[in-house]
Amino acid sequence: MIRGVIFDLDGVLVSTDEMHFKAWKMLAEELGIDKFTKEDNKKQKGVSRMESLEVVLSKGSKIYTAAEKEELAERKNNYYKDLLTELDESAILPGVVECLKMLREKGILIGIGSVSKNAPLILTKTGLMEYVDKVSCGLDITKSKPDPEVFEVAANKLELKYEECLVVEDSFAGIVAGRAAHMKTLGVGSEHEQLRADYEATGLDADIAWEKILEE
Ligand code: B16
Ligand code: MG
Repeated sequence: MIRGVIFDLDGVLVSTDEMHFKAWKMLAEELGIDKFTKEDNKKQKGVSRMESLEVVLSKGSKIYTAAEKEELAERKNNYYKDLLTELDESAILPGVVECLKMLREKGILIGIGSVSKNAPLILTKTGLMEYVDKVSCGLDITKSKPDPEVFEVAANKLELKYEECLVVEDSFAGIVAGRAAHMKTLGVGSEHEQLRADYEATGLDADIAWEKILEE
């Protein structure tokens, strides 16, 4: 029986995954890497800022020190935050608000499980915070997905057993993390068929068998 649903943020509730891509692309071009593509960007989904930086740097040949990498990651985050200044409710993906309202009406607790350190800012700026009971984000954890920590922290904050939670994710790393936390998983997004989740859907606006999923 599911009593809480823990949503990933980027690519599940909001379209900020596009802004991450733009910001990394800007950095890549400054570093002389002009072949950073959407395909490369897929490897960054759900993983930490520093791991995402390694994906960019692997496309070039230059070696950077740890201090230089810190500076590069901060530079990207500043580009990303500049893009976030424009963020409002228009970034909420289709069907999200209706889905969150429906789940709350059923008494289901809503958690966020995002490795982004910008998650609280994004939830506030889009107005989604009002539908959320507890947030577990990059500020709460030491290991990013596919480690289960971010979802375990969310369940602990919701005061639920891991088995009582469903994880909704758009990344393979996130589905692996959800499974590792002994939670059921729902994979969403254009890549949903490749995520190997327990349940799948194109997005939260799709026809999802919630009654069945919540009862299992
Ligand atoms: P930040 P999620 C993740 O968020 C993104 O998918 C990933 O691409 C990003 O590197 C990570 O957050 C860290 O984000 O730089 O803002 O701390 O999908 O777990 O909601
Ligand atoms: Mg995501």
